[in-house]
Amino acid sequence: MLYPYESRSREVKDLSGVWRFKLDADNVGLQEKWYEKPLEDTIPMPVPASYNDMTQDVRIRDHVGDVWYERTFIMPSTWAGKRAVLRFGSVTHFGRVWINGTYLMEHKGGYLPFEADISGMAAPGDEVRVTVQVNNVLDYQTLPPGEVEILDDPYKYEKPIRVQRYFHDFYNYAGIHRPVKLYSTPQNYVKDVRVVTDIDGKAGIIRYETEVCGSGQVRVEVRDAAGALAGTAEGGKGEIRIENAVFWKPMESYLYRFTVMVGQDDKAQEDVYTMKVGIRTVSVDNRRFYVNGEPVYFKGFGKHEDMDIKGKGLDQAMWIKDFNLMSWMNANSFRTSHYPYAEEVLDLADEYGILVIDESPAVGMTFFNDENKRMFVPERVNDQTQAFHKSVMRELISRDKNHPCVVMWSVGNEPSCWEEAAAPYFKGVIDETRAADPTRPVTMVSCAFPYGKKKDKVAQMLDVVCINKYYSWYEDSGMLDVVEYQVRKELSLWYEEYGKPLIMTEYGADTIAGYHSDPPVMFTEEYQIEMIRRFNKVFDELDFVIGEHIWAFADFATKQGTTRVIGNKKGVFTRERNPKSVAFAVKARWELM
Ligand code: BDP
Repeated sequence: MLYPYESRSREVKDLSGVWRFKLDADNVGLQEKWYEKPLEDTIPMPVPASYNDMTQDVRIRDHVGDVWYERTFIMPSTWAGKRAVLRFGSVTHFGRVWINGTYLMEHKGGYLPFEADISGMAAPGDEVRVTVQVNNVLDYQTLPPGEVEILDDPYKYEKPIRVQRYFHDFYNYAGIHRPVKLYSTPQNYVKDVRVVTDIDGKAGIIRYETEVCGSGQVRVEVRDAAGALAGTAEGGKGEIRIENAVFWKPMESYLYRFTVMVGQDDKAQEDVYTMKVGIRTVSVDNRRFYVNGEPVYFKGFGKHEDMDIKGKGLDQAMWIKDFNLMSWMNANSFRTSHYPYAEEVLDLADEYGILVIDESPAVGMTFFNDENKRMFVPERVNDQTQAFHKSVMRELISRDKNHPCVVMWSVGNEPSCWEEAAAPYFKGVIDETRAADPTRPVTMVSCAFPYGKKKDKVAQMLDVVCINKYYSWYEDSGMLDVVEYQVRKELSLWYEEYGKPLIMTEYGADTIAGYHSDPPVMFTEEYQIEMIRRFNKVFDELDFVIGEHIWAFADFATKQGTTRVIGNKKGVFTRERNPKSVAFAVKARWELM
């Protein structure tokens, strides 16, 4: 699905702002058809943002089920004869939309966009009411998975309480998290474009394929960053060769402007769609990861879309700060742990030259500490979940396929991939991913082992092994002296067993900014520095290690529990983006790499 950039033939109306919001405390709104007329007793709610932290009302923060959003807008009077497409960047985790009380569309999956043409439902100049039912429930057929539990022990609860259980470590923020846009296109329009780039000596090659709705001839042109014409082509599918091209490289971005035009013989170009394209190649062998044929070492972080007050709502200010902090640290990459991030973020990564491991929302698919409970069983994560997981991978690839920053797909994070049924489950998902995009390597982030009872059954299907390890934290807590032996031992076994390059996608320590001790103890800034230093020392000895992503970029919100003191504190930065001491130590290391 294409991002709605404006162009000569396309206008974009941003519907972000303050919407009307209503809690559906008893989850009766759908049955009572709240969408039929304007919502009553609403409160103001910003879009994009999570609703959870916006009020002082714990019933809103902890609600399990539906909430409703509504606003009105004017259909632009200049759009007569055009398509008018209403597009949501994301609604977490399920959204159903009505226009003036008439059903329009619905979408399952909290981190990907959906859209529909509403031009047949309202005339130019009309006032339009849009109503959205937003549902935050997680079950075993959603990603991430979860389970709604009814607490009904009469000795403990006055009346039954519905609680949302989930097995991942970030707060289940919900709402309309990304921009809502109304955009116009002509009736004959560019529906999709796919580019794949290649390098031939000094020349760059852009292979493209377009999907056009309606009739019309397709013309394509490429301009360099200064606006000079670099190449043209005719037809819906083809190739453009640019001699002496400037390539997109990690930390050295260069973007061409790629324009698709559709027009009739006798008319000027009807639809024009322009996007940025970086010319680069990605490949992998059994020891290295290459961008443009040059080996790269991933330096960076696992992250979250997370900010105080706004939760997971897209915050461009936060993102610019984060990209500047990543550049300041000499990082060259991050993983979209643990779900696809906003499209606006990938545009920034393209511009900053940051490599992105693009992850699906398959996180928390494990009962790691409960040996007797399995996740991949017919009554939990099952065939229906797999079918949904495959469709999420297709949607993700359809959305992100043209971003040069995206160099690898991650099909999930830390599933119990040692279970028998996990292997066929992930084989299906990985095959689907490779079919949808044969050009990028595929990984899955694992917390399993290369041996024993929890031996990884998926790693052999992947191009790169990515693992998360917390030596001296969750196990052998406080024992920094075991770190080096354990990293060396386990990583070597991974390589012996699977023979793939390895990225340590998570390692880190909860650290309360301002806590100090020497010798270091857990939760102090010195402990975080020392743990990371010891991991890094061993990475430098092992030549199949192709990257280090510290967990995490910044502190973030989690559900409440005895191991979380107002969230996860493993950030190199605080939630407000102030550096902990480790930031300076790692910045100095990455400067030399
Ligand atoms: C890993 C998860 C990550 C957690 C982290 C932690 O991938 O989401 O936040 O552990 O416990 O298991 O800090």
